[in-house]
Amino acid sequence: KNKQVVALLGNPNSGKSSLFNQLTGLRQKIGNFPGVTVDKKVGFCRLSSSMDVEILDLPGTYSIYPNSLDEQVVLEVLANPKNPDYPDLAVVVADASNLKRNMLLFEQISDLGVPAILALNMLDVAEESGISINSGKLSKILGIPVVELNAREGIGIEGLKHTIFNQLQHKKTHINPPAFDKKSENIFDEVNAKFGIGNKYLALQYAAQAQKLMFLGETQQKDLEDIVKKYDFNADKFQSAETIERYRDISSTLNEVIIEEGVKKETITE
Ligand code: GDP
Ligand code: K
Repeated sequence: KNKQVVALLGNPNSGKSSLFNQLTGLRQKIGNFPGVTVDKKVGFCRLSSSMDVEILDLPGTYSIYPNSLDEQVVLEVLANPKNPDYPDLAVVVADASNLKRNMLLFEQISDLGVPAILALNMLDVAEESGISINSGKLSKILGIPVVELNAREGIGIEGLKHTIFNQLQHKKTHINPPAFDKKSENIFDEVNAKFGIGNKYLALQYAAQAQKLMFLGETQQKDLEDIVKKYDFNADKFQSAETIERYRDISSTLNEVIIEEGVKKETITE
């Protein structure tokens, strides 16, 4: 693949469209994702004199679990590394005033193995409600770059471009999936043997969402269904256990980096 794809992902109203416009200016076009009537916005961004990247605006979504056609498009791209739209890098745009909920999507995308940047947007809104975030510390904990933005005003855009440029060289990932039980491990082994998917969380998505993954053929969907039946795998249970565990993990991370109304919430150890 000779072009590098940088995908913008985030919850609805996190500021993704604003960021897309800031990054691409007038160099954008609108098409369709194959087979569906969901808008596909693509643009180009110059990162350096020798590097242009494609910016792909994916539909806003709260999680990778598809409840709508819009959301299904996101999973369709992220679950299939052979998809021409599969991102080399995900910029996950998070509404910093509502960070806990926004982190759920970030964690899921990361666990699929996509190199990521976390873009904290709406920091002005967060500040107005007395919340400040130690983004440097968050970056250390996650092991990936975290940048601060105001996508409406265009603040932080040059820094983000620089970070995209660097992240495309280093491709740091943050893989921290929920704990897998024995059943999940068995399913992973079988999906991996059949489909060669080494990423556990992604393999579990194949099992949990087989019917919704359009890029899989009927035979492959059937194979996955057989694995699911064999282990009596309940995708809904898996999903709700995952969500609970993720929120627990996210809360403890945010406890260390969010300072509310001047009260330092982190424990002082020194
Ligand atoms: P999308 O749904 O994620 O594409 O979000 P939009 O880009 O449409 O942004 C939603 C609203 O938030 C718009 O009115 C934007 O102008 C506004 N907005 C975007 N970024 C910021 C920001 O950093 N701070 C503030 N206060 N508003 C923002
Ligand atoms: K919007």
